[in-house]
Amino acid sequence: MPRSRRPSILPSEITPPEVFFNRRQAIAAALAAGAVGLARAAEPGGPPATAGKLEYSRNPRYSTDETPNSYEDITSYNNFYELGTDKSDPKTNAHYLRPRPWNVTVDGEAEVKGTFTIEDILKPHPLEERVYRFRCVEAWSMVVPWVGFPLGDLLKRFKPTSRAKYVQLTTLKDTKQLPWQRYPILEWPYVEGLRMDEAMHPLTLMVTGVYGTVLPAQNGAPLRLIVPWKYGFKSVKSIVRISFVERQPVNTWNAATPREYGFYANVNPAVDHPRWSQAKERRIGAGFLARRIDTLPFNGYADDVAGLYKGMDLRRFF
Ligand SMILES: Nc1nc2c(c(=O)[nH]1)N[C@H]1C(S)=C(S)[C@@H](COP(=O)(O)O)O[C@H]1N2
Ligand SMILES: [Mo]
Repeated sequence: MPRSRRPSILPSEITPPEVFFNRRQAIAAALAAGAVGLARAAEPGGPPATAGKLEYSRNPRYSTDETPNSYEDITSYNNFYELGTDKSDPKTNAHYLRPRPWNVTVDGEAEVKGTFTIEDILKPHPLEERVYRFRCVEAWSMVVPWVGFPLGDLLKRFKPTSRAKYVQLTTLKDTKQLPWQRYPILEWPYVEGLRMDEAMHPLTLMVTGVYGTVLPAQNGAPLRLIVPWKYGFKSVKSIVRISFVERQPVNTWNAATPREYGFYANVNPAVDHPRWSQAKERRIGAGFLARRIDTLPFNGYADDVAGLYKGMDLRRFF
């Protein structure tokens, strides 16, 4: 497949020189210095020393200065119903999911289609770290240093046709790897969709890592979506299919409870969920008694994305 267009901000323009230092060289240097077997101690709040390291550059243009949640918070308080419905279940049951080997099928309104290995999918894309706010529809939030690349750069490789108005992303369906798919909690597989302009927006990220390390299963390994201005349920995990479609696709939570969850799911403090307010949020890790903080329109990304919804009634298209 042809190499995708470069991201609008080149890593060379945004990366401080020290980050360019090749991690493999660093490891080789450490080995040469006789550090064999001495794993670097894990930083407090960061990933364990055993987590697989990724090469990436930082992207400050698309990062918040807010302090990230700890690796522990991000990887042990999860929604991934295919691995259990309690927040701690996905980590406990993460071992069922095997992120390699992994294939992704591309179909629908595109010139380039077929089934690709996860290596084919990832290879052309330089990885970036972006510290994003993440807001769940349940009114909690985190700050997460994701590692990934713009979804748009991936989609362009498949040359979507003019009939491709939306993209639908589908989670793996396999009761061996995702055992709670044996239960009728939701309709499986989990699916999500974006309008083409939302999918192509530079903030929309395909994620394969967190805290500079390989994404753990409970966070949606090996490939999951992150759309930081939308409620967390749009950020579909463990993706095996990318479909270019003409009509607005079904999304799992809208199909389950259409009165409560729409297709757009833009974070909006002015539009309450039928059963609770969306005006404030609880930042995970701040302590249960910590004051709740104000939720921002589009989760704080309004300057970048409000224009996508010009002229739309956001109470109707919630
Ligand atoms: N396949 C799948 N994707 C999913 C979910 C899920 O249950 N299954 N939960 C969604 C919801 S509601 C949220 S808040 C985020 C949670 O992502 P995290 O566990 O990495 O914080 O994943 C989203 N993606
Ligand atoms: Mo969520």
